[in-house]
Amino acid sequence: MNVTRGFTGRRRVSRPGLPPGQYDAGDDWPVLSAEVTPDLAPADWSFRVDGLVERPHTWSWDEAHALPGSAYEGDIHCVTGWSKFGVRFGGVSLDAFLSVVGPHVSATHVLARSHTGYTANLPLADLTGGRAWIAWSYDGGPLAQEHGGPARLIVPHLYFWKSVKWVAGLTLLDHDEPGFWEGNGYHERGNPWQEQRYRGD
Ligand SMILES: Nc1nc2c(c(=O)[nH]1)N[C@H]1C(S)=C(S)[C@@H](COP(=O)(O)O)O[C@H]1N2
Ligand SMILES: [Mo]
Repeated sequence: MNVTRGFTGRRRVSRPGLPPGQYDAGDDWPVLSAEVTPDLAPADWSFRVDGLVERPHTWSWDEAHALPGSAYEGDIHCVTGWSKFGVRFGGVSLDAFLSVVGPHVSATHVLARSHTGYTANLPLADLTGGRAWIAWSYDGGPLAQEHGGPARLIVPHLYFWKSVKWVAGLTLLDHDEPGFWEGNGYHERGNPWQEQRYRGD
């Protein structure tokens, strides 16, 4: 059988804002987790930024909430084919965390990790300039556990596998180091507009 890579069986309806090869999931928000959803209370959550930084730091739930709030309203794109339009996440911009730790000039990449062990790698530049968040609210309410609550990374301009759920921290590196899916053949960067789904795309 000849299967077009990326074909999901859904009817393709193109609409503005829909990257190539994606479909609009409408009101659905599929859950995609490689691990069992952890029962992580806000009091047990922490977020650490270390590696090539001047001042490594760990934030508690309350300390993270004391940083200036920031929201993302827009679209998200999963590499399995669904896109979701007009989502609203609230939390804190990663710029606020990074300005506390002070990245070294030598830092080029980041390995993001979950409290469950899942990891994803990203170019540092994709986490700055108001394009990435630590998010704990969705549509004005708390972020559901299966969607990464109490808090997750949100990097909406890249495929959603980079948006680590139950995020525990970031390590800044001077080289790229594959995370969970990247080590299994997925693309290092994952730009949906260039269909960077698999290594070599
Ligand atoms: N910790 C963790 N984060 C994760 C994943 C995961 O398996 N574990 N899956 C990724 C993938 S492939 C996608 S598409 C999104 C899915 O987020 P959702 O379940 O809230 O839709 O989370 C990403 N972050
Ligand atoms: Mo995904």
